[in-house]
Amino acid sequence: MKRALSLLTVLLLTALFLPPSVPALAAGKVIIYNWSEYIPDDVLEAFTKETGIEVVYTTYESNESMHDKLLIQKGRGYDLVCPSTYFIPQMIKEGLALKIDKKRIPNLKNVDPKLLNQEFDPDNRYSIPYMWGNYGLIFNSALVKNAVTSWNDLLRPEFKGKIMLYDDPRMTMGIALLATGASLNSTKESEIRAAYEFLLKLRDPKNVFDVTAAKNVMVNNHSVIGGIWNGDAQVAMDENSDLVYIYPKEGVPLWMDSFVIPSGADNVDNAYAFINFMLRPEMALRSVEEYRYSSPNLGTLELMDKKMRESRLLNPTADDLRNAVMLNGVGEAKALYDLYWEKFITDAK
Ligand code: N2P
Repeated sequence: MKRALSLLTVLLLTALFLPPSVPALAAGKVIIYNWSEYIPDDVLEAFTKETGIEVVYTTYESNESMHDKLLIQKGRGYDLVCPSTYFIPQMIKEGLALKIDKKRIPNLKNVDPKLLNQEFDPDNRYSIPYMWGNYGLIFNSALVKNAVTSWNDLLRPEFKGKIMLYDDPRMTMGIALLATGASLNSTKESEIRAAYEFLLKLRDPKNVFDVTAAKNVMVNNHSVIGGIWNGDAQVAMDENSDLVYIYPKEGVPLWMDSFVIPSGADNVDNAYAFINFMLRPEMALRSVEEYRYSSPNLGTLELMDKKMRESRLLNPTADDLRNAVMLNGVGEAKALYDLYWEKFITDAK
């Protein structure tokens, strides 16, 4: 009896004093649905190692596909998603986003206040910034001889059939809106139609690419010019030193991707734990090192080496962004974007 008791005591004491790095058995899981190529595997592994929470991770290539899935599932099935600025107002309106309790995210203190409290979610009631970036112009300096400074340069006859466009309606329609002198967040049908007409002039059946494949068609010289996210541009430039990234004079679309807990999430506590973990400067730094987008985390900026800190792709100057505009929700006009985007894809075939 005495022996059995002392065994019990040992077991109890062991359970009580387990070092925090040993995962608790009932930590459960967190189901994350995120953009592809956005959080390095070692960061996900570090989270599980530290918390014992299993990460179930699936990816998407566009806001549209993430949103459509969440809508069909009525906000259920995932504990965390990462929509861009302009999708957040819509998701809030549709009841797909859970209200955030900021007290549960102490590392929010690391986020640059200039990137909080934006028009798409005043006071960050539903979204916590993860990464931000821009969509600029990339070209191959070995194959493009004359200077390129404008989105309108895409119309040059020499580029016919050699342009790379993202299969992303707001990015690609966005550069067409800027090229035709309209607002990036236009809600006027005449302007949205003019943007579609601009795109038709560029279109060749083979030049709209899945966002993950897009950088590769620049690296392997299949296309010579196009629009691209700054992170993808840097990854492509590391592989092909002829590639150059510029901020066209009409301006660039800016975006920010934020963590949102869907309204039907099952593992809300774990979603909070994950957001807080990702807001540690060193975790955000790993994402920046791997995928080259800009981090809203002020601590991350301090940890960057000189080369990263001075990169104009990662940390654009005020002059680079002089005409840059944040992509925002367009309310009812989204139907017009969907309509003209669909028309563009089918008409140009
Ligand atoms: C990373 C995707 C970046 C998302 N592959 C831009 N909103």
